Amino acid sequence: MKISTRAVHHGKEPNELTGAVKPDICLSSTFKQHTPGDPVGDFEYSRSGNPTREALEQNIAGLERPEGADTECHGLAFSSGLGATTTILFALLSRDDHMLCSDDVYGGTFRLITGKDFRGFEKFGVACDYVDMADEESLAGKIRENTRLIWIESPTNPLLKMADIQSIATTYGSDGVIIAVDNTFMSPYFQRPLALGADIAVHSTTKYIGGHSDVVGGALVTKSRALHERIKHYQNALGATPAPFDCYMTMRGIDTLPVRMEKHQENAMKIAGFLEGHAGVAKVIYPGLASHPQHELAKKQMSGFGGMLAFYLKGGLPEARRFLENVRLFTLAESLGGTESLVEHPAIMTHASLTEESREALGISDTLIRLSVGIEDADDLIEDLDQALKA
Ligand code: P1T
Repeated sequence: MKISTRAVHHGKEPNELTGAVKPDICLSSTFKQHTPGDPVGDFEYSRSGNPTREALEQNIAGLERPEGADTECHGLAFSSGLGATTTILFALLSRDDHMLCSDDVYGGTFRLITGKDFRGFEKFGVACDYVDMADEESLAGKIRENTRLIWIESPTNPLLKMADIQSIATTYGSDGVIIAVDNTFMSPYFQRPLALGADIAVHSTTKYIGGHSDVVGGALVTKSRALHERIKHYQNALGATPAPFDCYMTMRGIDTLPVRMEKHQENAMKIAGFLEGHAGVAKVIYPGLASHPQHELAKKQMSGFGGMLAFYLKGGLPEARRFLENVRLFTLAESLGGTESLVEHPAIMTHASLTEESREALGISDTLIRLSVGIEDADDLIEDLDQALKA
């Protein structure tokens, strides 16, 4: 089946007892056993496993499964995207291990690994080198004997840099070096990391997968059952698991993922074109523009360009503030991937946990603006941006 069909049906079959067409929300935290160690059904305790969560895990696994593949994929759901990331890092890394990470990752991922205010995994003895994965050559010199994980975010947040996932997986992936791809920006609708050779696809389901800015969650999908079991053990041990209602909300969102992604992209493309021609804008970054330095890679490894774009305003922080205070239809807020259009200032908001020097080196400057383009009418969105740029 194609992804639009899997979004609606995979793991969401009608309940055989009641006929309910939509997944049940099973709130029970615990499950009866006939005799110790012999549960009545498949579940014992909802942190370890829950029917509603299982439906979501199967649904997301169905989305990330490479088309035409004959092997099942395995999904795990979490209480947030960072819950998923934390669990992967705990499952795969030990003291004195080394990992590589895209240099321009979501600020919270950076904070979790080595952030300035919270040293996260660094304080457990895990070393990390941040690499510009758009320049694959720079990876070669950074791989060490003790490298266990390559964490790719592609496209990156907020600068939309891409890594050639297939090439990196082929060159550097092995049983000892796991390739994980944060696929939040594209969603499985536009990019399938497992089909490109990655071992793990990771999501903040808070974004496009949930799609309505009303539920926080995370998920990951693996091809290998052994890797799945390893991380599942930590999912239970660490306990960053989602509530059944949140799982239901996320599944509800997934039904419309394909139609939403098409509209996000259509609108983003129009807005990127508008901004590129605007006198108040210094530079637009969108993978769908021919001016994006990795436009060819985007066309090769993604089936669309998504709804995220970034641009540099002319001027400085005062001009950026004026613009952000004057948008009316776009809402100034963190997060992304919802039906409504959002705008934010990465340097002050989502990427404040990076040092000023790191932000400067990456290009997360005071005039960088990030848009999460919603599914409203593109002309209305453009009119809003135009009046805020004029202000
Ligand atoms: O917020 P949470 O569900 O824990 O997801 C973290 C996360 C992981 N990966 C990427 C690429 C992300 O963008 C995020 C969260 N990002 C935002 C909140 C933001 O505004 O960029």
